[in-house]
Amino acid sequence: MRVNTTVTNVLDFIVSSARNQKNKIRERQVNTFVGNVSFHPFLQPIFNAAGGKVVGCEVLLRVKKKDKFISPASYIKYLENSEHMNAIISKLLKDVADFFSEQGNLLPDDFYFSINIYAPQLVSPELVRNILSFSNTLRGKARLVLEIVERGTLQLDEATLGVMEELMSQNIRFAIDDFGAGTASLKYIEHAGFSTIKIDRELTLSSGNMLVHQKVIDAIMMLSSRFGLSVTAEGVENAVQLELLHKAGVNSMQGYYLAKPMKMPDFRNNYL
Ligand code: G
Ligand code: MN
Repeated sequence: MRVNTTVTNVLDFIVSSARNQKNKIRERQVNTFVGNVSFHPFLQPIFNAAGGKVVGCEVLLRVKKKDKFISPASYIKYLENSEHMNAIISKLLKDVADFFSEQGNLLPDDFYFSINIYAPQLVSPELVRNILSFSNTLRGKARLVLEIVERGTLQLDEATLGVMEELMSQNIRFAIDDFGAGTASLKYIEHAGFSTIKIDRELTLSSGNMLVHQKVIDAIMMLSSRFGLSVTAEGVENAVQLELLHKAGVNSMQGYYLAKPMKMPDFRNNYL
């Protein structure tokens, strides 16, 4: 028994040192990466249900490496867990606020900027200050929506829920991102103050002339109407999806069929 316990302890020690070692290597890789690239906002228009009118846009992080802009999708989870993420998001917010503070009068009424925030980031005072500063700079011109993402299961602790309440009192709204892809967003729908559900693109797929997940979409529409939430469909890639999601009652649409993410001047020139 004693021997077994000792063996287990040694094994635990080896596994945890290996993990620490791996984390350190990862940390160094992230630091090197961050030092060699720059971070920029791209905007993807979000349209009304019929797909004809721009109602807002999602601010997406793009990484510039040797004059090329790339999506950070494959390593976003390492960035999100690094000390750099707050500064990266703060920089995106500042770039967008600077650009549109001069051209804010071009924005349509009730326009909003929506940006992904990794749930654990919300307790950073520096980030919260920058979020408020964005909202103040564009006050009266556009609203800010924070799309709460959590890789895996959404967990909001008391501190995070407190910050959300504070931000909501400043006119900032919250969306649940990638809805349906995780497992536990439902428990937050009733009391956490979300105003929008963004249906994950895996649920908005069509096949032939049908939505693959029509019944789930119908159920989400029922749920959202019960809670007074607005629904955005993500990943709209063809006309069939657009029509069927419109018919299902989805309020707004986002996806490559309508528009891809683009640089801010292109967004202004094409959509404002
Ligand atoms: O998780 P989130 O919803 O924030 O994902 C946004 C990402 O989805 C962006 O990087 C964007 O490029 C990508 N995206 C936007 N529209 C589409 C689409 O129609 N199809 C696919 N596959 N990806 C999309
Ligand atoms: Mn998003």
